Amino acid sequence: MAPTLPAAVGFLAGIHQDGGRPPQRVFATVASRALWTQHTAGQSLHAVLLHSGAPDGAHAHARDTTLLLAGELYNREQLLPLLGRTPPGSDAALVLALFGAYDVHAFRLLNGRFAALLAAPGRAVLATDHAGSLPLYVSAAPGRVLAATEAKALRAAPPGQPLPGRPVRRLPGVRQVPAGTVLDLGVGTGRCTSHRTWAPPLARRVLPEEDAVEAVRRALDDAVRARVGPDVPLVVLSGGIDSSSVAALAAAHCRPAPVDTVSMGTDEADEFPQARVVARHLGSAHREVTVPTDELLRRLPHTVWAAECTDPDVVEYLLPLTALYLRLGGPARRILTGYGADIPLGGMHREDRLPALDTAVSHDMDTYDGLNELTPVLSGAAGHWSTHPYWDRDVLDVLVSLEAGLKRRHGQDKWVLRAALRDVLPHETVVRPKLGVHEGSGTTASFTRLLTDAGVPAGRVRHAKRLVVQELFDRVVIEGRHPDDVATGAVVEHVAAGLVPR
Ligand code: IOT
Ligand code: MG
Repeated sequence: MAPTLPAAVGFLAGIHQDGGRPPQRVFATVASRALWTQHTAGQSLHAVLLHSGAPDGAHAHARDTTLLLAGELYNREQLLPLLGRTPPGSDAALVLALFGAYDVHAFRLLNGRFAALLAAPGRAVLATDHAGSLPLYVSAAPGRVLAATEAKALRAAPPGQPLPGRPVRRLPGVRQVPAGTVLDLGVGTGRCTSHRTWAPPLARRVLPEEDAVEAVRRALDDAVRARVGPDVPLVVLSGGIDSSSVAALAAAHCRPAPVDTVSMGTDEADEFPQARVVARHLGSAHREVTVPTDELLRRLPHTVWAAECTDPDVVEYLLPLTALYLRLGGPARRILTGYGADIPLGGMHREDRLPALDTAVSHDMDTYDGLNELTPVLSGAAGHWSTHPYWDRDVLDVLVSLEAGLKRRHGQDKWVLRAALRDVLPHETVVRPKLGVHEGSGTTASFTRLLTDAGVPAGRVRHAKRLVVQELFDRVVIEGRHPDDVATGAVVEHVAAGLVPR
């Protein structure tokens, strides 16, 4: 029986030509750790794998080549026939076998949620999935390559050479490997070639309503099926169309067992009644978790620590989910979310004009990289594994490319998704307008109030939120402090005191 979680959920690895030392180990992800060292052809590989009991499934070896894989693949069945012999058991073995046949182009074949490192004599290959949904960071200099799925694990890396990729705030030698990218590094020379393996579609497809609706339903159903895992998964359910659709499709795949759903709210706001309607309709085993607002705000440092994100809007989306994950308790779960549907569908966009909608979609598809909003570390900090069907590679290809008039139609946002799921959800859920998690939980309002109570003028709240998030990042990622030891209130006071009056 396949385990509920992927074989590994993260790693830190160092490749050295001078022996090197095992790198320091600091992660937000809670998991068992397997350490191992390997010497081949004048090169050593030190690795720490974050795993959930079966780390052997996360590395594969063939002759002088070793592959580490954190995360999982969702298109194994498509890939296996390419190899035409005894099917490799683990995802890592499958990727290594494909690499043997296609070299770096193997990564163009994969639909998954993963970060990979391949070590061959004189060569280090680093790869992210199409969405960069499992962040991967690198620091390199001639003779050594360090890579990790959390930037904080590289904070003490010696200065590195310039590399392609996104710079990381106050970590000058570290780069984040871009989404859908393979970096092919010469370990001795430090030379680096970058290959893009996926890009969001730029063209828009004109389809009859029924064809679009059917394509969305099929792609999403496949994505959910590939993600439910061997046990009943847990769906984080707001009662909005995105998460309710995932819950409905997951429920169908789990039957006759009921799917598990959970909703979070605060003492100030919740969407419990709307989520209950869906839970009752699906017969899910449903739970409600109320997080007091002061606890929610205390989780700001944990959110920044896990997501390593400095965008204040994104941190507001992630904060309620982080607080929920930390409250779940119990054994490690596989969690499905509706996160990310609004990006390809323009769901956050609340007006009827189609050019503005497609401008928003195009902008968001150009700028998601590096925000880390899909990172599994958010739930990983509580020992769980999360995955997002809307950011499945094939779902995204369909959703992004639909012409804007299918996304906003008959006065409804995300029309095509609503139409695709209307037979499995209550009518009131199908027509319920969008409410963001940051709104439904009162997160934006309570973070704002925290700042205005500290003396921040209303007109400077946005700026102050950015400064708070940056300062939290510096404390927990750059300085390496544990978020339990960083008080949100103290950081807010500090930012408020430092704001120059205008
Ligand atoms: P929203 O879509 O409300 O929530 C994201 C997911 O979090 C939901 O699908 C659901 O699985 C879970 N969730 C939300 N509220 C609750 C709740 N009360 N209890 C349990 N689970 C819940 C922001 C947003 O509106 O979240 N995310 C957008 C947009 C991202 C913008 N990023 C960008 N432009 N790069 C999204 O697309 O999901
Ligand atoms: Mg959503």
